[in-house]
Amino acid sequence: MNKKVALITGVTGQDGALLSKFLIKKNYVVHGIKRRSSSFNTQRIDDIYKDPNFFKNNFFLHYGDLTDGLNIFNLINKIKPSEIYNLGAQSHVKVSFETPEYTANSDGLGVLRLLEAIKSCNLIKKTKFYQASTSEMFGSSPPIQNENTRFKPSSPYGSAKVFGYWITKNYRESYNMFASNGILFNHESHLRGETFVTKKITMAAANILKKKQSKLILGNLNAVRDWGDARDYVEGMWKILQYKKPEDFILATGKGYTVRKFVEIVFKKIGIILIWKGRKEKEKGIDSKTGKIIVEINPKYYRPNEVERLIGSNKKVKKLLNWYPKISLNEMIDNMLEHDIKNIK
Ligand code: NAP
Ligand code: F7E
Repeated sequence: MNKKVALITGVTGQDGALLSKFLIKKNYVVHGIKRRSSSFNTQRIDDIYKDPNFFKNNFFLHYGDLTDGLNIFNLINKIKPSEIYNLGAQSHVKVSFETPEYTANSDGLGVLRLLEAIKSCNLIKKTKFYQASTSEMFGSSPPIQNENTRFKPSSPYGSAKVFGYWITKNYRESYNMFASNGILFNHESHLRGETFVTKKITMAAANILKKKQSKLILGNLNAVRDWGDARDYVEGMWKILQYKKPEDFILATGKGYTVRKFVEIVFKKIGIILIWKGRKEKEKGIDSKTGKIIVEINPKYYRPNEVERLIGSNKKVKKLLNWYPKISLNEMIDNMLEHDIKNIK
């Protein structure tokens, strides 16, 4: 039987690594696009080659970049994948304010380059396309956000992703392409990048527990996010492409927590009960037992424009794809903390 062939952009990222493993278990051949970098950037996927249960000549890496149209065309023409998962992106919201043009190029135009390559290579009937859209597209639209909520992006990242969303829909409607958007709310795991807030908090807690760090410095504690576990979300991506027709789906847990609450939960797990004193930049999170300052604020972590509250409705995806989050916030944090504690050198 012919195996399905998937092409993943952003294979070296959190979702790319988890999706690769998920698809290999489902008997796919997986091709991933990685960027050239001056030092190794494949740590998240190196174990695929080492584990014989995963790697049976079914995982291939290619150099590439979403800003390079010719490279994208040549890879798609050569691989002729049955499914493309476009996960590659400059994915950090704060960084997008500092690199807006690059973010628009990779996260916005990059999507167009992939769709146009599918069309030019005559693969419209063969290749299904998944676009990694995001809750950041909703920006200042208040929760609960669903598939019909108006996009009001508040960053160059969110704006570039809105272009990616619409161009995916345009190609679906204009050329009858199987092209779907997954509008994913925040999802985390032990593989999360170290500058995202959840990973920054679990790593700091692990370091403080092992006396390698004394304080955690954060930005806005009042933002509300709907955090799910990335292992659930990569299964959702796959389910979106297995649906009988191309459509757009939100993946979310439906529950929102402030950054402050997330900090409290994590520190409680290492035996520190935090009490908060002061206001705004002067606010401190203090260990209720020892009186030591554990959390401080530095405005350098504020964004020029903040997305205050994101909480998603998963009604549509539950009903049509029977997808729902199986891993709780508690289990997700336990998994991240356990990993970070184990990895302290
Ligand atoms: P991530 O860990 O930051 O991974 C991003 C991946 O994209 C990395 O492999 C990165 O390569 C690659 N990349 C960056 N710029 C590229 C370019 N110009 N050309 C090709 N590849 C490029 O992100 P993630 O959390 O796995 O997220 C996956 C996708 O879902 C992203 O598109 C993100 O915007 C979107 N998303 C994420 C979330 C979330 O909560 N995680 C929610 C909604 C949507 P390097 O390893 O070389 O940097
Ligand atoms: O910030 C606040 C910050 O950077 C979450 C990306 O995967 O999810 C992610 O974007 C919140 C924000 O994620 C710090 O202001 C406070 O309100 O972890 P984050 P994000 O911006 O929500 C969406 C869905 C994506 O699509 C993106 O690709 O936490 N916050 N203090 C902080 N954030 C960071 N990074 N660092 C702090 O010190």
